Amino acid sequence: MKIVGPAVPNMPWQERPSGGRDVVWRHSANPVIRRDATPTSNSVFNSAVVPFEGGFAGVFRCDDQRREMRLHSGKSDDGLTWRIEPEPIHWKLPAGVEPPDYGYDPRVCWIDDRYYVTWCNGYHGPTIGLGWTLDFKEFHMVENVLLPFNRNGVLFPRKIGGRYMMLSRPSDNGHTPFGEIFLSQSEDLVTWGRHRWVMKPEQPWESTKIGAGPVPILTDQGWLLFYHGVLTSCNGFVYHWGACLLDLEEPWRVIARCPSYLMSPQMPYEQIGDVPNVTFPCAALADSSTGRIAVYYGGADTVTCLAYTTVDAVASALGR
Ligand code: BMA
Repeated sequence: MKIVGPAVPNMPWQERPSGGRDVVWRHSANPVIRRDATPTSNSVFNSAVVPFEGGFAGVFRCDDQRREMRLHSGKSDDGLTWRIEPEPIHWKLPAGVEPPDYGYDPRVCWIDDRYYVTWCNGYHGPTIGLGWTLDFKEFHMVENVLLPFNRNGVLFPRKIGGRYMMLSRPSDNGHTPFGEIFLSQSEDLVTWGRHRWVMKPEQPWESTKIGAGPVPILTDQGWLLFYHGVLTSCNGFVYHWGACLLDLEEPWRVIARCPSYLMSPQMPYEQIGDVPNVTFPCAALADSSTGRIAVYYGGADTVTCLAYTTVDAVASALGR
């Protein structure tokens, strides 16, 4: 399998530990972003990172010490050491759009000529907000693109068959005990329809609910999607993540799916925090020149972590 897209030779990278058998392995100095990364943060997790001007930029979920859920922008030279703005993003709003009650779990996606941000937006309950930025300083909100209740809105990085495409996970307004992934299509990024069902939980590790993670990675064999899958144990939810491959032209069709999780909460920074036993991926960097992939994921709803894999390793886990 080959990654189709730009080279990102300066992205964070560590080789798989010698003798390791895992498809995905953790950065040795996790977490890369601590819970106190801004002056007022309670926690910094479930955050999105992209290549930007020779370095990296991102949108970060920072819950503050009042426990308001806010999005902050940040920059980094190496993808490891981050300067996160102390003030939350102030969205420039089009007429008629209410300011967000809260924002969390952002994804960032370069399409055509700008960085689009999708996030779980508080609008009479959780739904999918969409906005854009050119410079990670000024942010423009477009619309709430789906009705409440919905979470995990993830754009594809290019039009497919002439339409923008977005994955999402219809939900309820609480700690939803169900969840399947759907796809919606749009000609203008404002009006979404032609909804297609994509997939439901299959394996025990994902049996309660699933939701799209990072922006899908284009490969020559399909769209590579990392997604989270939740199991309900006698002690509550356990958030794992895995991978699947979606059809290039009809991305609501699932071509392959890893039967086992690729990551489960096993390290202390994933098992202990504000919400124990959570690994929650929201961004991936992919280098077409080497096939390397770096995934940013939240640990225990408290810190931001990094893990690595290669497109070949994921392909074999997908049985390709
Ligand atoms: C989900 C979202 C995520 C969070 C996860 C685990 O419903 O709220 O932000 O990481 O629960 O608490």
